[in-house]
Amino acid sequence: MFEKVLIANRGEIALRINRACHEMGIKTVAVHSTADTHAMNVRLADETVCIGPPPARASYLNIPAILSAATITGADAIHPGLGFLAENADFAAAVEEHGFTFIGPTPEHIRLMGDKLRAKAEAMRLGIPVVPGSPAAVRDGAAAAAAARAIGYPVLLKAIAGGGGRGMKLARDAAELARMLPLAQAEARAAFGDDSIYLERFLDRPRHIEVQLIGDGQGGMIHLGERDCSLQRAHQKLLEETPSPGLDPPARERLLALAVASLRQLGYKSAGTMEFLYEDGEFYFIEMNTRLQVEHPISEMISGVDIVREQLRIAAGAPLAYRQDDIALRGHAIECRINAERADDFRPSPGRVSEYHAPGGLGVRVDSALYQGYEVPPFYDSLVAKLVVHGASREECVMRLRRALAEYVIGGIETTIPLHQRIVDDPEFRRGVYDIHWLERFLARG
Ligand code: MV4
Repeated sequence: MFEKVLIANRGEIALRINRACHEMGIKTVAVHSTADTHAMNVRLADETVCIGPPPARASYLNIPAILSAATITGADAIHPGLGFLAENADFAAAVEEHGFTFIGPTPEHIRLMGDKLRAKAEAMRLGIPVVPGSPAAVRDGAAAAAAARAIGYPVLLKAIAGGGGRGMKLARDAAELARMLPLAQAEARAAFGDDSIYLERFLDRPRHIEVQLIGDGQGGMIHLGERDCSLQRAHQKLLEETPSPGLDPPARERLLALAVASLRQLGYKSAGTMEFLYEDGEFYFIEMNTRLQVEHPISEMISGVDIVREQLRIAAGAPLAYRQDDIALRGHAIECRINAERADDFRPSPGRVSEYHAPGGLGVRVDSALYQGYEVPPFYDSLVAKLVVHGASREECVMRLRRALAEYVIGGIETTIPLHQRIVDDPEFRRGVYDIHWLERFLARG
């Protein structure tokens, strides 16, 4: 096992990884920007290295600074966390070239899944249903029109180098397609440095269901069930739950078996997530995330598997500690993402946390780097805490979540706690009847 791991991230996820390392007797190195000197993950690490000024480009995305920090501290391995460099294949390769272990998938698998069209082609080859779409980039209006005629309107324009919904455009007819293609290309070039666009048939009202997988690259592959991530706004997830209230047992079994079998064939190593849209009883693969995800704790809560621990063990060359039969998925879990955001318009609400009291009790987990007196910096993502609740049934879980939200005190900044309180009291949410458009409608009704 590693003696020392450098954590190339910040906030709650850096703290999450620090915890897993310490539970395994591994020493940690926190790298941080000048804005994060007083962060909880920095306080709790064994060693710290300041790697630059607040802008992520100069610190958390600064590959030479991170590799230098690993060298001077004598780290064995680097965990990229999520966001920042987690899905940067060049970073993963550079880490290995400098003699450190990258705690994640191979650069080849990161690169494969980062190309959304290659990922789809690979899924098709593995026998996974995908949304009907163009098999290659549509470079001009004529190619796009021809592809759209074959697919059928409405179509979505997506960036091949994209993912997560950024820069997607909807076209209901040929005229709209002609107008949208140059816009989509310009946005893709600006956001991803690559203007390649592909088309897909637009699904109207799907649920967003993803499968948590862990492979050891030695033939071992397990799933930890699915997560329903349909409740999101502007492509930011707000609340996730497992199991999905929208799946019956046969559909779930079909999805999980398919996902596990295909990633095993791929020889995938480390934690990963396959994303699907689910509509009218059919699953369609859309993309794969080759990283630890924000919402991983709900899968841990129902399975008892520590996903970060498995990532560390597998990166060190160990086989998975579990076979599928060892894992019983028990009960129900929900995560509420608590963001430092204004209630009215979701604008960031950084500042000093004047009061802090986290909920507790049976089945309640809080992943957060907040503490009383902490100053939430304005430079980064506004996620400041994840409230994760487990119950024997969905009903028990929801009631426990209500009481935990009522206990949570975060003073001095605005947070999404009041919004979560409204959601969990909504009759439709209570019945589990929602799709990817539900939250926008809920917010519009006020
Ligand atoms: C789609 C879609 C409908 N049809 N693809 C957005 C995030 C990215 N991962 C894929 N996304 C979508 N792809 C087809 N063919 C609708 C969405 C989508 C969405 C997906 C998941 C969760 C929330 C969403 C909100 C709007 C659109």
